Amino acid sequence: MLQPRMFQTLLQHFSPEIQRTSTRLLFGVSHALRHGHRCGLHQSKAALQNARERTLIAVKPDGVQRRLVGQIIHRFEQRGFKLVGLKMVQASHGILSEHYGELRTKPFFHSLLTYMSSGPLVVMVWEGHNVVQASRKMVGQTNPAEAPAGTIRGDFSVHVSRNVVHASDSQEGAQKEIQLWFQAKDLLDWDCCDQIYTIEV
Ligand code: DAT
Ligand code: MG
Repeated sequence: MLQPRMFQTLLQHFSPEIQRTSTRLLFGVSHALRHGHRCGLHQSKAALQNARERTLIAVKPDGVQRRLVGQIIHRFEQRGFKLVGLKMVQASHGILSEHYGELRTKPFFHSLLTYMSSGPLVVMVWEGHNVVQASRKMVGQTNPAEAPAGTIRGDFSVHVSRNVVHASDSQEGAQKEIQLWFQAKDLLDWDCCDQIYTIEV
């Protein structure tokens, strides 16, 4: 086991930035150990439940074709959410009809399905405090013309039929969509070790 003193001695050989980062890391780990929790396990039950809210985000075929996957993932990571599931799929009309079932009677339904099945989607489950509402705000209005700059649709799209990304619109909707696109075994429960610094414990 590497002792703290040896670790500090070793660090002197690295750049100041690496020294600062490593010292912060060392402090964080020892703080977690001293306070007897594994990434915030002593949080109240309600806080923990809120922190485990999940939503379905999908980069649509236009977003994948335009190589926007990385930038979209970056925004959710940057905000402080945790990725718990991710896959690339070529979606069938069957799953898309179920996903967009509420829009079945809309005149654009058929073209929506054709477009959504025209190329790969990157489907993800993100977890975190208030993630459903927060991600709707990050994504912006359905029609990119109304989506403010700073939102994903406001920054990357111009037309309602090519609005780059999907986000569940309610907690109930998110649960249904997650079950539609993912098997429970493909969603990972993992401890994100900055959790005690992103929500109140
Ligand atoms: P959102 O994706 O913001 O939840 P929605 O659920 O009302 O919006 O619609 C699903 C998708 O259908 C939307 O992202 C793009 C497409 N769509 C909605 N309204 C449309 C319209 N008037 N013309 C063409 N496509 C439309
Ligand atoms: Mg919707």
